[in-house]
Amino acid sequence: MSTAIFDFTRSRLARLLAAVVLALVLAVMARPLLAQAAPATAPVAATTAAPESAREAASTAAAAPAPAELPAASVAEGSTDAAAPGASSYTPMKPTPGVGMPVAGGIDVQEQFSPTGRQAYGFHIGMFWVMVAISVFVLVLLLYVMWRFRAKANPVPSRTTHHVGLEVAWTLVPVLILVAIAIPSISLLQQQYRTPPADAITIKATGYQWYWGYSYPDNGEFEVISNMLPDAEADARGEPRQLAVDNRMVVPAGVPLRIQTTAADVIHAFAVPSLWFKIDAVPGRLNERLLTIEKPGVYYGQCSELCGARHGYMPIVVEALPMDQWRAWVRAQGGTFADEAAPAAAPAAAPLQDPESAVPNAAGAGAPPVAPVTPTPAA
Ligand SMILES: [Cu+2]
Repeated sequence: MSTAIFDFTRSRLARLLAAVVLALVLAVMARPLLAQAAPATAPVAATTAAPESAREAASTAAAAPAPAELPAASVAEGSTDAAAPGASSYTPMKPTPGVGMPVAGGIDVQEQFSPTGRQAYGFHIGMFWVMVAISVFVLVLLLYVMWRFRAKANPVPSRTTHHVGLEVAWTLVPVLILVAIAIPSISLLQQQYRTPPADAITIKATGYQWYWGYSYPDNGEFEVISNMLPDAEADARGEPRQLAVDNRMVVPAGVPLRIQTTAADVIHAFAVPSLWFKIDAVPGRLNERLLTIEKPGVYYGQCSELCGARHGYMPIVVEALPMDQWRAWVRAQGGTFADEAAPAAAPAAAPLQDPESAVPNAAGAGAPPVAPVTPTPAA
């Protein structure tokens, strides 16, 4: 009877399966190395192979006065009477290659430029090594058991079924590992949902099918409409294709920002990987999160909620500027600041009208409130 039982350790099928699994593991481990090595030549080949006509189209597109091109700059040129200091000085910042954007063959999370981003990245790397340690430990145990207790070396198997010490250990150790992971994890979660301070600068991102609008409620409520640039134009400007936009979300660096998101049609999501920032933009709802960008720069992102046919073509570009340059940009957009005198004297606020019920004997005034009755001696 016992001979009918399938002997797994001796079967040829088992050895074949083990070989396949080993090959798969090696392939997965080698993939990142191949990915890093491969793209070095590929993009060059692609650009040189591009037909001459396409290159010409690119240059003409860049030279042609595209209607969507830089309203910021044109506003600055057009409004001579605005007399905003530094208004004409805004030119979109050139991105640093590989910073705030994805890189070809990259296997890591993008470099982080916000406090939560750096905390999260540290946690991510810590988790990675915890996973590596556990995986290696289990693999070594498995290999040891396969070798030490193989049928040839161990013809009479042990019939041991319980080992109290071992069972306590393999329950307790994973619990301790999970607790050790939970502490930094919950702290990170708490950091990500911190309420912005009262003096944070508010910027509202609205998702539309299929572009973004950035309005500045603290600065006169002006809105900047942001559309993706055609590949040729992005290329001409030295920006990554399908990530560059005509008008960026310009913000000050180094100060807390209150980023609010909403949508006008369907659910979108505002996501910028290098700032560790992702939040849904839901119609009829205002979501809010704190963001502090540590360094001036250009940070690219994308809509991250499948929102229709052109979901992949509504990128996000956040340009963080030093405070004085950002203020100049706001003025160039026609924006205002609460801490600065308004250009024209605002009309004095009309005094509030008394409610009808406050006028004695007015129609509909109702009965006057009953005064508490105090017992008085009869006269
Ligand atoms: Cu979208």
